[in-house]
Amino acid sequence: MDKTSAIYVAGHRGLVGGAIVRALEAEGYENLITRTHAELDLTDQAAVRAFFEAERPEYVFLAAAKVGGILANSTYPADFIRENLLIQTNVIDAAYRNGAKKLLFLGSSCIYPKHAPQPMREEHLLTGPLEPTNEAYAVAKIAGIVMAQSYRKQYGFDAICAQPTNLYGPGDNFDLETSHVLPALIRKFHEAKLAGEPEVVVWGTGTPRREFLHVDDLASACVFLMRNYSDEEIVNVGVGEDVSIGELAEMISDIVGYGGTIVYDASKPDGTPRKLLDVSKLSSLGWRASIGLREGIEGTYQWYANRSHA
Ligand code: GFB
Repeated sequence: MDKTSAIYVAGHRGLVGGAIVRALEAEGYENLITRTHAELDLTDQAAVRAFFEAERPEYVFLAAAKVGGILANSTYPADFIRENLLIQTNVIDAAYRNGAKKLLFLGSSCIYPKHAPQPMREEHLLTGPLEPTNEAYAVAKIAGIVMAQSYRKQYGFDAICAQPTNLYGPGDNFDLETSHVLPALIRKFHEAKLAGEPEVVVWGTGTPRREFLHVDDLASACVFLMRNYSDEEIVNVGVGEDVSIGELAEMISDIVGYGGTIVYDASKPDGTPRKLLDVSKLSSLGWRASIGLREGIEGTYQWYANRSHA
């Protein structure tokens, strides 16, 4: 991939695609191709084919997906499986048919079995039952991985797959019904502070453990893999450390400067008990995350606070 290569970033208005565009621009890549959802509906096979025939991108970052937190995943499983299967099937196939040199597909750490040994290694894929709250999403992502691997096997298409852990950062979704835990808690503590509310409700028991990766670190890893990795085996992208949801809530409360108490609503699902990636494969390739959790949350909080008062 050189600075003048035609590079298509699918999903550039989203958290991940936006960060990949920023990373590529910062490194001087000057021939980026993007389309908004209104300009190109990636679930529409004919439209996707026509776009690839016209643009013929050489490199494709497939960061377009329907994503959401635990409640959105368990409430709208049909939408999660349908939209993700359509988007990834259309894009992977059209990229191959129109001569793309390489494609990066983004999966998720929820592809691993609910009770996979921790930290989870790449070879744990398809070794046990999935977490029910996000099974539809995970099955779609697993289908994308197997599709990428199959196009490599049958057609020699250079498709690679990265599995990011839970992500956060500027540009995230802060809607309390559909977001992931980290942006939801930033918003809840911020609003409770402004309103002087005595308590903030955190879903579940606070005991599940999650690993959080800043999206700018993920984008850096994606560009690194596009340049340096070419194999059918998936690659985990994480920081290699996790925190409990209770610890996360304490940290966010502190960063926001909230003075009240935290209460847990155990009627809401905990989801999978622990989701920590083994990142030794990516480390041995020469990449590691550089943004600490506290520092990353502080930056994200600043972004959110500026935006919500704009
Ligand atoms: O981030 P999250 O929605 O997704 O929830 P998952 C993580 C944990 O935080 C769960 C708890 O135990 C939630 O119960 N939690 C506490 C909250 N308070 C809140 C809150 O206000 N909002 C939210 N959303 N959670 C998702 C999957 O799983 O992770 C997706 O559904 C995807 O498929 C994504 O893989 C990365 O980590 O449980």
